[in-house]
Amino acid sequence: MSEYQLYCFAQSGNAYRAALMLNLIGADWTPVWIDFFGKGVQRTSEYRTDVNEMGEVPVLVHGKKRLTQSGVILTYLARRSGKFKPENEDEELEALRWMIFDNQKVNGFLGPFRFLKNFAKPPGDPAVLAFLKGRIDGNLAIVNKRLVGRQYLVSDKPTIADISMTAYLYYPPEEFGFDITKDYPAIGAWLERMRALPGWKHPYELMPGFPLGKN
Ligand SMILES: N[C@@H](CCC(=O)N[C@@H](CS)C(=O)NCC(=O)O)C(=O)O
Repeated sequence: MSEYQLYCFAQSGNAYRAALMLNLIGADWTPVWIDFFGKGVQRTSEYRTDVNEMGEVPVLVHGKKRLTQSGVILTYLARRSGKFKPENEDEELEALRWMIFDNQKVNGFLGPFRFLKNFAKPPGDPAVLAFLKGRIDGNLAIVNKRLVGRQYLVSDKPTIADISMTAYLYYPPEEFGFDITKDYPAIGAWLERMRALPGWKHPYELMPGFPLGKN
């Protein structure tokens, strides 16, 4: 059995953060596929009792430890491996600041937007999509501005804040109806720097369940 197990599925940018970190640090890990769209396993009372009371993916299992919330998982893995770890208290707080902003306002809006556009039955109400798109544009512009003239979000090296921010940003533009790398060039250039890190893989390669219906 591998050292780490990660509950995840290919379409989850939230889970991608943890999967990417595991790969980038060269961890011995196995994905555990969650049938999110079919059976909705994460909504069952068994899942909430045995796996994650919050009813979410990702979940990282490491021996007797079971961790949820990608920010917590990234922090744990950075502390254990010493990789992508902010270097001092100021960097730690700065990384946390960007991870919270990301979870709430960047990928926190991109995830539901993409879900409503591609996977929801019936598809999302256009007014809801328009509201989310407005918030997404405003918040991606903030991230883009942060990255102008900088290599990474927190320092001159990539940290867990950068890994967190990648969540939904590598999924195909067709799934959003706009191209983030073209609309936000500093984000596009930063995504290319992240893509060049040894161990980088696309979410559809790294986690099981793509294309839908193949598991
Ligand atoms: N802030 C959480 C977000 C996790 C999250 O929302 N995951 C989605 C899958 S992408 C989920 O499990 N949603 C539960 C549901 O919609 O039933 C994290 O970063 O881990």
